[in-house]
Parts: sequence; structure tokens; C-alpha cells
Amino acid sequence: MHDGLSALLVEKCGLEGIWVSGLAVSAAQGVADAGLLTMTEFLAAATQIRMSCSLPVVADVDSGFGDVNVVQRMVRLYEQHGIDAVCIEDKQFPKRNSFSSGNRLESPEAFAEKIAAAKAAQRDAEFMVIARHESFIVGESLDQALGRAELSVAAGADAILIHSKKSCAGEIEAFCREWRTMDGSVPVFAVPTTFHSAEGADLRKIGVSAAIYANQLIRASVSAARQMLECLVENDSLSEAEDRIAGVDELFELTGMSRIAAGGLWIPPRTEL
Ligand code: SPV
Ligand code: MG
Repeated sequence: MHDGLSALLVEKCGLEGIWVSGLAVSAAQGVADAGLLTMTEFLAAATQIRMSCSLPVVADVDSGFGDVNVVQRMVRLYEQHGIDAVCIEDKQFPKRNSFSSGNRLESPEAFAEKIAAAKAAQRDAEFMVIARHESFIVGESLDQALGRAELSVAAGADAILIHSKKSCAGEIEAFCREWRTMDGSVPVFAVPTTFHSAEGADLRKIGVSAAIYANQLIRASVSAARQMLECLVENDSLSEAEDRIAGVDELFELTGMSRIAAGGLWIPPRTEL
């Protein structure tokens, strides 16, 4: 997700955590997911989300915004802003979204150094560093993916994200099967953007600890906004659109305006929670 309002919606519907998506944060600013935004801009989006909900927040930090030293400062900043975990990917800078073309990976050793640097920088023992491997995205083999993940875990990674752009979860399943025999204790996350027909239960069965629904919320917003605008332009009035969009009262409810209007505090006392 990309902003405080989407985090409020996610929390309300009962999901377990927030993924601060580089793609969604970039798209929300009208720019490509190609390493164009700065660390400060990504951190501002993550902080906005942190402020608006109480769920664990996992921030997509692309390839870490620079070398090992930049990665260390990034970890200190994200930690200081209350972010629970960062996910660093093994693409070379400037990265492009995984569903685009033209990505190249760092050497496994150079990426492992980044993970070790990130782990050395954290102060809070609970802070997590997720190593994201893009082997399948660039056409590397299962063995290469496993080798990269093994090095990341040796460097201290708390979890592995294995990415795939296939329309079925076959690559993820193969990875998890081998991974379980190597080091089942380190959780594996997956992003079912292209293998969206896989149910959460299926993914859990093959060994995925958590599925990250990375970009569906911003895609849903785009469809809803487009339909509303088309409706307005076509009818030269809002008569058709009004019933299909959230009411102002829903926004008031979500953002705490209703509580303020009723004479309460924006953040209710604990007894009212
Ligand atoms: C993102 O949400 O920015 C991601 C996941 O990195 S994906 O777009 O699926 O690569
Ligand atoms: Mg991303």
C-alpha cells in the first residue's frame, strides 16, 4: 500500500500487516517504479502509514538506496521511525519493477554484505531484515536462487522473499520444497501478483509463511477513480457516480472525524477502543 488511508482500510478489514510498496508509493506520486524516488520520500510514505495504523509495517526499500553504508543509515532511519521490517532486494541500482524488463542482479556475495550491514546497524532486536531474491525474475535457476538465499541467511536475514512472475506458483513451490530441507526455520514470503489464482491456503500448504498482496489496493483505486471520472465526463453530472463511491461519512469514520464531531478525542481513550 501507499498511504495512511489505505493502511486504515487494511487494518479495518482484519489483515495482519502492511507492505509499503515501492510500486504503489511511486505510482501514487505519478512516477515509475524505477528507483526515481529518494529514500526520504519512501520513508515519508512508510512513516505516514506507521502513524495511521497499529499493524506491523514492512517497508519495501528496493535495493537499499545505495551501498552498504547507505543501507546502514537506511536501517537506522527506518527503525527510528517505528517501521518493523525492511525488505531489501538483490537487484542492481537503478532497479526497475520486477514485472518490467532490464533488471540485473548484484553478485550473491555483494548482496549478502548488504544484508550483514543492515543487521549490524539495527538497534532493536525485534527489527527484521528480509532478503528478497529475484533469481526467477531474471531467469536464474532454482539452485542459484537457493544459493543466494542461503548466503543471505548466513549474513543474518530474518526472512526470505522469493519473487516470481510466472502465472502459477510452481517456482515458489519448488523453492520452498528445497528450502525446507535446507533451513526450514527461516520464513519464506511470496508476492502472488501474477499467480493470483493461488489461494492463501494453497500457498501456506507449499511452505509460504506470508503472502504479500503488494499492489492490488492501488490498482483497485485506479479502476474506481477511472470509472468515476468516466461517469462524470459522460453524464456531465455526478448523478450516476454518487451511489458507486464511498460517502463522505465513510471518510469521516475512517479518519476519526466522526469522533471529533461527536465531541470526542481524535484518538479515543483506551477504554473506548
Ligand atoms: C512492490 O510492491 O513495490 C514490489 C512487489 O516490489 S512487485 O511490484 O510485485 O515486484
Ligand atoms: Mg518494489
